[in-house]
Amino acid sequence: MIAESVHMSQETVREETLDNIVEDVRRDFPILTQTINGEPLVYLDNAATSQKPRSVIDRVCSYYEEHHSNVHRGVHSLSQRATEMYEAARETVRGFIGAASTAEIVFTRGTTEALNLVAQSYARPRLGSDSEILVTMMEHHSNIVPWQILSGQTGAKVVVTPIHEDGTLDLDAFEQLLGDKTCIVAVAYISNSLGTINPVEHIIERSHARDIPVVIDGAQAVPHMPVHVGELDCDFFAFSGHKMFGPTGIGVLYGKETLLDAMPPYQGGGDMIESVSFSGTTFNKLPHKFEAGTPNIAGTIGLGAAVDYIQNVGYDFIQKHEARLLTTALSKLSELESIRFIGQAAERASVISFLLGDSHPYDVGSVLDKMGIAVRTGHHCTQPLMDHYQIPGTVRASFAFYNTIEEIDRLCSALRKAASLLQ
Ligand code: C6P
Repeated sequence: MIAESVHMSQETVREETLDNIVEDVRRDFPILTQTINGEPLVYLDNAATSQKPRSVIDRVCSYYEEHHSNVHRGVHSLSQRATEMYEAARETVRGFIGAASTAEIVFTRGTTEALNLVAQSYARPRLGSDSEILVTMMEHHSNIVPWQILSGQTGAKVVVTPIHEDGTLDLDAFEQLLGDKTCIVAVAYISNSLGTINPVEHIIERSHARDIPVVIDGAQAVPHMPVHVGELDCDFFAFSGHKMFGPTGIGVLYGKETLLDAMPPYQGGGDMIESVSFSGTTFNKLPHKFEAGTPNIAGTIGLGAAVDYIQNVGYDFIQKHEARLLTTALSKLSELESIRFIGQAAERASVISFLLGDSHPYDVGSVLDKMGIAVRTGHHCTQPLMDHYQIPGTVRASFAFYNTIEEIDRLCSALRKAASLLQ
């Protein structure tokens, strides 16, 4: 499995060992060895979803082969075993993000469901027609549309923090927009389209100074950097398993226990109740109050394996190697004559959005695919951001710690070819 050299977790990783470690970790990802259109796969669509290491795949398989049963329901041994595995994954996730208690870890289908849960269960009962929800121009649709739905239900207004041309938040404008009417601030930690790392500590501090709660969309943060919700002091934090090397269909909503406790359930059904009668129902304790119905048991257990994997590889290596990938890619891509970068924040994750001359991003993406290179093209579920830049979309190369410098060279030469074909 994970090679010996990788088990240096929090130790300092020396520059010259990075390439060796990458070689080792790549062996953990079976999908990376295949060819696409006759060329070795170069997977640069990690912001959409990341690939899965063998340890995650094996944990999900072994759950189905040896332990599968429903959770929190049976006295029989299998059910108890499945319940133990499910709850062990919750504890793993709790430790991973530095939450105080497993009561604060709610399993959802993903970031999208987690944000909808906050909008409907936390915000809806508290908002009125004169309330405001403060978001930013660079939000993913998952952190816009739930608030627009809420706006339709309550009359509350969605207010948008503008950005500077380089793709950083206009913090002066944020400060001005944060007002007496603001009931909640909802902001991405890292923009999926621009790679910008937002100063969420500052945003939380300024919002809390006015007693305004903050929900962080952490979908693009957890694959790249350590997150400690206790230190951040955010009120809610949402993320998805599939972007952090875990299964699809599983995600997490962290919420402060006092807030979650005071919130009504999001959905009704099995497991979220204490007792049901036709004269009324009482609800289960946290976090089960928010997990109606049979959950994604295999996905949750797989998410636990993904956390174990990340912790074994270590953020020290992940951050060093990804910083090197980003700098190298930016420098080599800059040599392309017709390239225009969208978003150039100094603080950014390994995500690069660009346009190639006046070629449509889809055409560029299709040419790259012919050469075995997977990038995402289009609006990346950030249409308001694309409108802001007055572009239909971008080509987006997003890196994970298993990408290599050689793959950046392949991307650059494929883009040269694309430019000569399309322009
Ligand atoms: N972004 C991308 O290609 P879900 O689909 O619920 O797992 O995650 C939604 C989501 C929310 N916030 C941010 C910042 C995101 O990047 C995403 C997912 C993918 O950029 C798919 S659209």
